Amino acid sequence: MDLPVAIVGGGPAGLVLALLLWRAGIASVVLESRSREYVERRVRAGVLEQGTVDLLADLGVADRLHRKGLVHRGIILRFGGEDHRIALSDLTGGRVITVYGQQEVVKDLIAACLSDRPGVGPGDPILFAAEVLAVDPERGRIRYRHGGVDREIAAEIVVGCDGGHGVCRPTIQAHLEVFEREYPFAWLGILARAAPAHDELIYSAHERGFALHSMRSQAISRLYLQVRPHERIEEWPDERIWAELQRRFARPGFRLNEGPILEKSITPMRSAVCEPMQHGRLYLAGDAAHIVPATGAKGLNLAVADVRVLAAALIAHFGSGDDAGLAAYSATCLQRVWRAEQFSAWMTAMLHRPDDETPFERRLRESQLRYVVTSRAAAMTLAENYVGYEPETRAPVH
Ligand code: RFL
Ligand code: PHB
Repeated sequence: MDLPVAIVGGGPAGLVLALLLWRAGIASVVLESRSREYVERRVRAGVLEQGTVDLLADLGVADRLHRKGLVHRGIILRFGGEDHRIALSDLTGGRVITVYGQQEVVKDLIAACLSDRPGVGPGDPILFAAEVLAVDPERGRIRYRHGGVDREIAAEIVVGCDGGHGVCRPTIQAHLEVFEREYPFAWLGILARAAPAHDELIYSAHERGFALHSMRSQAISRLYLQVRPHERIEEWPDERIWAELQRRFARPGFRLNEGPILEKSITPMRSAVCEPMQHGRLYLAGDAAHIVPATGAKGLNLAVADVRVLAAALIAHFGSGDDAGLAAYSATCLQRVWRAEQFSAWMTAMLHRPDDETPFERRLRESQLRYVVTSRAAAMTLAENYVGYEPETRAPVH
């Protein structure tokens, strides 16, 4: 074997895992198909749970996050022309979320990986522009293309952190059961040079469809619109996006600040979970193993939670030959994954308006929204899931 661990994919899952292993003296390499510039610019998630922030702080990569991240203690649900605040912190004994762009997390992780080279691995800790073409899950061999040349490495353990469109999951698909759901919605997301119109996130359930107001800084807004899954971004010139956003957030005394759109894209909403999250020497983590619709803001947090469990299991494996953690990896992660799937599906159903919604279904949805903002128990359910629920630490309450 060339290495103890090879990691396919340099997103949050792959980079956090590499750092956790290196800090424990375990050598690995990250093979990332894109360039460093590309992954550092890719705009995605923004909401970090406390557990994610704590892990990044433990890894020593949270200085900029603590300076630039925006700590939020509540979110707003807007419907029927009114705002209703879900007081996340008050409802969860003081827990908070931090709004900080995923690409900023990725930048911080790459800088840490490249600067404090732990010196336990041969060659570069991260290979950018190295596309993995095939993985042999039984022998741990990986074929990849780098600099126009096909190469091979072998590792005792291969970790597939290559996201929802990577090669690792399809390679072992025949050995897994995959649970999937497509939602009849997509999100059109924009990043705009415009001050956020409110200092908290606003989840707006409007009769024209869902819209979300988020931010990246005091000067940059991140906004989303529910659209149909097959709509093309070319159908959405900037003026149309702003007009639709203004309609869906309309409320007396409220207006979104508009500004140049820096990035826009459409992402279909879907759920997928594979069981187990492993076959042979190949372990899957993050989006490679599961996808959640973005309404619950859970994807990045799940990716980090997976690799935390996997790193502990690998440290026991390489340290003392104890394989109990590796054997339990999938079952441990899946508890949290399914909690996040249920929460994200519930938030999606409550906030989005399907084209074919019947009057009966509409009344149910309105009743659900009203219940969440008037019942402390229901608001608490939303809050404890939103800030991050850890089923693996919970026992039955009876
Ligand atoms: P990533 O980030 O997709 O990284 C996978 C990496 O693998 C590379 N790759 C390959 N490398 C080598 N060889 C191959 N053959 C390869 N194939 C792929 C890719 O280039 C990439 O760099 O997966 P990871 O690390 O599992 O991280 C998951 C998160 O990115 C994802 O779950 C979140 O972005 C989801 N998400 C959100 N999550 C949250 O926790 N909070 C949020 O607020 C939130 N909002 C969102 C989101 C995702 C969104 N989109 C665009 C899907 C909002 C949106 C709109
Ligand atoms: C974001 O800021 O990108 C964001 C916030 C909340 C979500 C999804 C995305 O539910």
